Amino acid sequence: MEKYGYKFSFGPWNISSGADPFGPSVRPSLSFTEKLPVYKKLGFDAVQFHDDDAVPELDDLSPTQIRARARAVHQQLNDEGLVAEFVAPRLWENPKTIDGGYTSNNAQERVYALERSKRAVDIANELGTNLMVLWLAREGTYIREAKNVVGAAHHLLKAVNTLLDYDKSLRIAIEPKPNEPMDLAYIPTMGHALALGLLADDPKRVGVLMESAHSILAGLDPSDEIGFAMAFGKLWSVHLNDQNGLKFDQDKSFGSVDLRRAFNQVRVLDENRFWEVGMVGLDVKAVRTQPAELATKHLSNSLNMFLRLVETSRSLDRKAVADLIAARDYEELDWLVLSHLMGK
Ligand code: XUL
Ligand code: MN
Repeated sequence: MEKYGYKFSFGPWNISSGADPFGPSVRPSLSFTEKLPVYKKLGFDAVQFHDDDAVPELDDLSPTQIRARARAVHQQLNDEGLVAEFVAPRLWENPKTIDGGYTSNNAQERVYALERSKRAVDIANELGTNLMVLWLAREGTYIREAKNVVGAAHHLLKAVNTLLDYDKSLRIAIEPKPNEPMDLAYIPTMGHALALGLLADDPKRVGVLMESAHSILAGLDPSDEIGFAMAFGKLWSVHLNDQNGLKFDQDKSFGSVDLRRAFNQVRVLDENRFWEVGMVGLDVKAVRTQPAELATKHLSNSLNMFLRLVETSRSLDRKAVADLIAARDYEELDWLVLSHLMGK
């Protein structure tokens, strides 16, 4: 299939055993090594990493050991013809991150979060990428009065600055999400992420990752979030998926809930030449009912949906759109788009 110059990525967590908060695994867990061959087979080019996807149990290892293990993973990627897109520090599982990472009320735990993040930068270096994604999972509150929001904002800025200073070639893409696991997160939207980046010591090296489900959970439109960030050259990665209303983060296959919403994300990405800027990441999960041997279809379907929507966007009659805009006949424009999505 024509890929229009786009490169595609996903994280090993997107091939899952189907466990959820109410029930255990329903499919066998595959090791990282078992997952790797799936990438090329499904038409993907790159791997997204949490730090411990590359180096499990890194809290028990020295910096030198961590680097050596990451180097071995880089070799595995090379052998498969894959590259690493980014590394994200997992600051939400260790007991020291119960109250948050960078915004924990405990000073020693904030130090842990920064040290762990530096190790994630080391891993990124060894994997051959200079991109770090910060999903600020536990930086927020269950009980609003439990933290000082002004202090938390400063802690977040300090974390970004510390990492920018630690590695002068590092680029950071902040991934906003309004809730889950926290009741209320400190960086809920693109606007918050961009503002934090612009306040950093080297704003040129801070951008964003837009995840569709996260935007929807914030009550926003993902294509407008994409466009706002792209207007300023700040969209460096995406997690395309879908989300059915305001509930837990579903990570459904791209376009599976709202095809027009997916179309608009692709339209804005494609009209603004995203293939020149970043990779198309798909943060999608197979539904729990999916049998093990069929549990990669959410990935191939999402990739194919993206490419089909590129075709749909490029074949939209731009002259007809412009004429309807000039006539301010937006009802007819609505019909034109719907008819186009239905294949006329
Ligand atoms: C969480 C989420 C994560 C990040 C990477 O909702 O989307 O997978 O994308 O840490
Ligand atoms: Mn994500």
